[in-house]
Amino acid sequence: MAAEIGKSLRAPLPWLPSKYFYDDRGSVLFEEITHLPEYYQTRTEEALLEMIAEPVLAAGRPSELVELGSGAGRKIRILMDGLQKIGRLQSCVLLDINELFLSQSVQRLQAAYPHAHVHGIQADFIEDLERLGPRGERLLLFFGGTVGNLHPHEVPDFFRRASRVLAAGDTFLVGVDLVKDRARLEAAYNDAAGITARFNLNILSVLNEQLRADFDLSAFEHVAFYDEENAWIEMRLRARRPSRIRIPLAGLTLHLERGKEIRTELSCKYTRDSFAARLRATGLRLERWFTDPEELFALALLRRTGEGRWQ
Ligand code: SAH
Ligand code: AVI
Repeated sequence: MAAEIGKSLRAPLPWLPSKYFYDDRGSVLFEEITHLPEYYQTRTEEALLEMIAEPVLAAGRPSELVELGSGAGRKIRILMDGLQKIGRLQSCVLLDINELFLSQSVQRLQAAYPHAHVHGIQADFIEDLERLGPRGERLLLFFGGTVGNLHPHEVPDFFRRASRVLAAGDTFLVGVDLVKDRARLEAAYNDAAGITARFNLNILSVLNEQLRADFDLSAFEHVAFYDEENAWIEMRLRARRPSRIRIPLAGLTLHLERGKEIRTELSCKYTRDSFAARLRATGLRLERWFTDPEELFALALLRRTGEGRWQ
């Protein structure tokens, strides 16, 4: 972490990897975000998932569900219920970077589905996917639009790695937030209650705690805007006044002028075409594209192509 942060904060536009949002406090704040009136993503994806669970399960005929970035682990229940109904639910794996949310979600799911084998892997879904090991009859899940938090250039490589934990014919369901009007998008990241601002600022507390940094949170303000050219929401933290921040464990002292910004998150918005373009030469193909009636959010059903392990 120290080396990673040392490098990212030395860049011309200093930035922080968004996985560091999710300490226990940040994970609770994200849960609060999912209930905000402006944050349409979670309720839209859940309603869509209820509608398409049956065809998705029929397409892959899985006996194992694996969710990446599982958080509170609620959405997966819709598919567990569907699998249980047809007598095919054998195992369920949650993979997340936050240990507390992971262990609580595993416990809750194990209690609710006592006949399934439920287990958690605390890992990074970019670095550590191979820890899932091989298995057929697997349905991989990546909800929430979290794929949008990867830079578009990182996405093909992520899909290539994901395809390697699937057998030929296995399926992968990915939640994708869609390009839409600026006002709607910007409202979702600038909520009236200020929860997203707290979520954004919390990343500085994570650095204070884990790298013994001395960020004064009151010296920064939350910024979120839609960059139409790149089709992404960008979250930043802007210095309200000139600041000197010491980050001893990263061997760094940061001097920020008033108005200087640190990028903390990209949240990319896709169309069907721009998403499909990210799948080229990954070993995955887009089989179905489901959207809600307002076309706010999509669930993309991907299938692992070819025979044997994809190279
Ligand atoms: N899937 C849930 C949660 C989305 S929030 C939903 O749809 O509501 C993003 C989740 O991904 C959080 O639980 C966070 O802890 C996890 N996460 C973020 N970056 C990660 C990474 N690099 N590796 C593993 N988990 C990560
Ligand atoms: C987890 N991820 C998809 C959220 C998003 O919308 O990009 C994280 C988030 N950031 C601000 N609000 C929510």
